[in-house]
Amino acid sequence: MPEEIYSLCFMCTVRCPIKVSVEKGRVAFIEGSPHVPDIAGSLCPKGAAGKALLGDQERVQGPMIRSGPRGSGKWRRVKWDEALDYVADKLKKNIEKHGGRSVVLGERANLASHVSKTFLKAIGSPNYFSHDALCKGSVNTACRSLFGLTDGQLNTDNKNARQIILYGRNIYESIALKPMNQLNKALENGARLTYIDPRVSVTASKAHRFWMIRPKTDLALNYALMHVIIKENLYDEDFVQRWVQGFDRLQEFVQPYTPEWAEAETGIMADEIRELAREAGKDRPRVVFHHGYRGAHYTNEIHLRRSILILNCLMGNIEAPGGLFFKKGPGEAGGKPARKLTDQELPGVDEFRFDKVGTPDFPLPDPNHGVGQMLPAAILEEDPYPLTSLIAYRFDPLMSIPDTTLTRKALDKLDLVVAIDINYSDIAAYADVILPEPIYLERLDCVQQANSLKPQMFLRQQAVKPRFDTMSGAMILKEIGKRLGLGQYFPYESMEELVDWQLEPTGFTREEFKNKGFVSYSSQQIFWDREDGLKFKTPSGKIEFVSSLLEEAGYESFPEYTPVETPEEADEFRLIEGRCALHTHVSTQNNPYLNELMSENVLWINDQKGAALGISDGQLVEVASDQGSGRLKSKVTPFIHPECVFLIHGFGHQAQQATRSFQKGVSDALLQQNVTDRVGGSPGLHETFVRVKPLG
Ligand SMILES: Nc1nc2c(c(=O)[nH]1)N[C@H]1C(S)=C(S)[C@@H](COP(=O)(O)OP(=O)(O)OC[C@H]3O[C@@H](n4cnc5c(=O)[nH]c(N)nc54)[C@H](O)[C@@H]3O)O[C@H]1N2
Ligand SMILES: Nc1nc2c(c(=O)[nH]1)N[C@H]1C(S)=C(S)[C@@H](COP(=O)(O)OP(=O)(O)OC[C@H]3O[C@@H](n4cnc5c(=O)[nH]c(N)nc54)[C@H](O)[C@@H]3O)O[C@H]1N2
Ligand code: SF4
Ligand SMILES: [Mo]
Repeated sequence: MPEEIYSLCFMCTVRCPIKVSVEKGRVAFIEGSPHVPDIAGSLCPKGAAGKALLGDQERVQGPMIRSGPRGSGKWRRVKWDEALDYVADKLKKNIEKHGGRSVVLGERANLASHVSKTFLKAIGSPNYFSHDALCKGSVNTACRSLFGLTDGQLNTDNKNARQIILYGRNIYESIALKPMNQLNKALENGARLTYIDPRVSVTASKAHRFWMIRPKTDLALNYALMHVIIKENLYDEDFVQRWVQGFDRLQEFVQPYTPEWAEAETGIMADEIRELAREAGKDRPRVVFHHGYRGAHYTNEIHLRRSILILNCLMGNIEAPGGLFFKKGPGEAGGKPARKLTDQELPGVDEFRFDKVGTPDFPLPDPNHGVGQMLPAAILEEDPYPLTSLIAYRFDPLMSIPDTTLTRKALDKLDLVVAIDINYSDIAAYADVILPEPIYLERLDCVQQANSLKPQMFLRQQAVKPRFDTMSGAMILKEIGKRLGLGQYFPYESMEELVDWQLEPTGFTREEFKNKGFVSYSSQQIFWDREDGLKFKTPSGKIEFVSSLLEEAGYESFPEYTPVETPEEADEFRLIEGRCALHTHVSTQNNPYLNELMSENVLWINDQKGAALGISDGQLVEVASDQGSGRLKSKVTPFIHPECVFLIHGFGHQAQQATRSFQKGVSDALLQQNVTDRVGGSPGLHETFVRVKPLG
């Protein structure tokens, strides 16, 4: 009989609950957890490829110190003590000379983020950043501007919805299993799906209504939807009266934005806009206008995300089944959350952040996450002060921050670059030291507090022993901390001890996770009382259409619509990008299974545009921007708007040790300019114009 280990997938950071069958110390099979409703055995292709990652000889097999110039691929395999001493010595010198603030740690937020934050506080640095701004910083700010709560606290009840409207939320390719399966159930029960994208994605093919919108014009569409919903009295008047501040100003503001006006801007027929508004008005409150997962598209993203959330509020769907809900923590179920290292008494850090978040210069992005894409400029300009050291933990700044050439130039200026990784990612290959972690199947991780309608806690339990000479991130940071004389902030000697310490106040033990991988705080769904019990954290305690957060910082709640710029030349296009079901961002392209299924990306280009430029399907093309250029095959298709071209993100790796992905396809980050929504915090990843020409 195989042993069954319940754990959490980590082929991407969605962290779906899994069951791992282990025979004679080897992983035989991975499937979605049968014990979690709406997962019930399902797994995405990347999750299934976890076995190939486990067996991959091209993973980093032990600690490495660079022995040639940066990026030369010359390494010395060392013992852990030597690698940790090396990093600690360098940090010590840099901290003595330039202060703790000269050290930055950037990561994809993960279960050990509380350890990373503790490490930085202990050394006196304010410079923690997560991937958040690069993924959805403006969604976060939009949520705080309306509800006083973050997007991390908000979710959608897809399963019970009657109408679901997705703005480029390509849920059938950019996968999170649970909400995707919940959407399937809603569709089986007769819900209607509207999908809006300049490109026909897999999700478009499953929608009842698909709008090939002109890129960047979703805000115009939403102003027109609001116009119709308010003019035709399709909104929930009682809810708005009770809970909304600033409705009158919105009503006045959207008056000029008619569906006919929006048709000219977006390319979507005025009558169809009216039709959606009426259908939603009929089905409310069981309507979800999805606020988006990645919201890092345009430099005015904050207002698009606010407009989507406002449409939901007009539907009166907040805390209603089939609408939007806020996640409930253990406290609301009478329980206690797991302890975090950051709950300890830690040194206060009284310094500006490198990205100036929280200062009048950049007041609104969430300081808990920072704005990662400001790093290259901060290093190069030494503004606000010199930076010396970067620890990149499960995050690749060379491929995940736009404008790779600029980022590399900035890294060149640092004294120390450390990568905590599992692969020869581009950042690992460019680092001075690589500190490898065991992969998710080989390690126990910190507790996952899963807040939801029913709060739960999950545990990533070790399925098999580590194959290589690796160490968990939480142990790595502890070991470096200890060498800097800060051991007291890391009160554990093993991951087991850390998890037990975290669980202590909750009353649950590690043993209780063995059978299913999770424990529940409540058997009932917890909704707030919509009459009197909605707990918004805005100054007014209401949903602020007119936002005190924005207006006190000097920004408008409803800025006038600015028409979108069109490409000027026949060979010029807006570059847009996204994900595919077979790969995770920048980290799976070298996976033996997934690489076999898809080893490079192609450039989608509209068929009429392709014909005019002499580009045939499958032909090699050059794509160039002011930032960089690359060569790849074309996909000539009627299924994309003529103003844009499209790439799958994450290809074009430059790390030669990862032989399967080395220089296959083109990296979007190489082409993109590093520009930011200065209100919300996201980068405008779709603001770059490129030129395309046929080759050969
Ligand atoms: N140009 C451009 N930039 C983008 C995006 C884009 O579309 N285009 N998308 C943005 C979005 S939405 C996001 S969420 C971010 C994601 O940005 P990243 O977090 O940088 O991307 P990932 O591919 O998730 O993972 C990065 C690294 O994690 C490593 N890794 C994987 N598993 C483990 C592990 O168990 N331990 C450790 N230590 N390392 C591990 C991988 O090898 C890889 O080097 O990028 C953002 N940046
Ligand atoms: N397989 C897989 N699944 C993933 C991930 C992964 O890497 N791989 N990553 C996870 C993460 S971290 C994230 S953030 C999510 C991202 O999930 P999504 O937010 O669904 O994002 P993307 O895949 O980036 O898709 C962006 C879509 O927006 C479209 N688009 C571009 N410009 C516009 C526009 O102006 N208007 C509209 N309406 N659409 C536009 C693009 O054509 C593309 O189809 O996916 C998650 N799930
Ligand atoms: S979406 Fe796929 S890769 Fe991501 S955690 Fe879930 S199963 Fe794993
Ligand atoms: Mo993301």
